[in-house]
Amino acid sequence: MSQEKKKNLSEFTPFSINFNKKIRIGIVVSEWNDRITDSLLLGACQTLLDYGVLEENIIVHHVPGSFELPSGADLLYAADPTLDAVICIGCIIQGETRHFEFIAQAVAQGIMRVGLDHRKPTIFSVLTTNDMQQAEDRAGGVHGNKGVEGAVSCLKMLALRQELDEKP
Ligand code: DLZ
Repeated sequence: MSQEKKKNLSEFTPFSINFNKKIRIGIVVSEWNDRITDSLLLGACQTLLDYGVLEENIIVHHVPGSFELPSGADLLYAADPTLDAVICIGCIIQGETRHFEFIAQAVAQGIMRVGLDHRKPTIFSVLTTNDMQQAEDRAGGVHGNKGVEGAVSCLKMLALRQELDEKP
């Protein structure tokens, strides 16, 4: 696979990812900017299905805003220990105040922490953009769909875990 193809995960034609098809993946979606997060969710779900994840093994829950994504992911893991990974989907758009900075930083740190605490791939599919146009461009527009990229990243991490688990 070329270096470029490895980076731009939106423009993928499903390549082989060797993961157990019975995996269970949670998706937490922010209700803020829902036109954008709906597109990201659609991209993520379609990609998981394209790769052979069973529909009944994709568990979607909504949270009020991106700030709630880390605790949403944590709650999902606690409620369902059989989950293998969680994809966090959100869209934070810069406003007139510094709110954006606080939320974006907290969400990024929080999602990383939940993933490390649970030792499960916990994916940051959160757009942090200057305006709505930039968000649209990345939610099925000219710059692809970051939900698709999040799903591919998730499957790649699960394949890595499987590979390491299988090592003697
Ligand atoms: C309050 C707020 C603002 C101003 N902007 C966004 C945003 O652009 N994207 C987003 O996902 N959420 C936003 N929120 C809501 C916060 O994430 C959070 O839900 C509230 O501060 C309540 O904790």
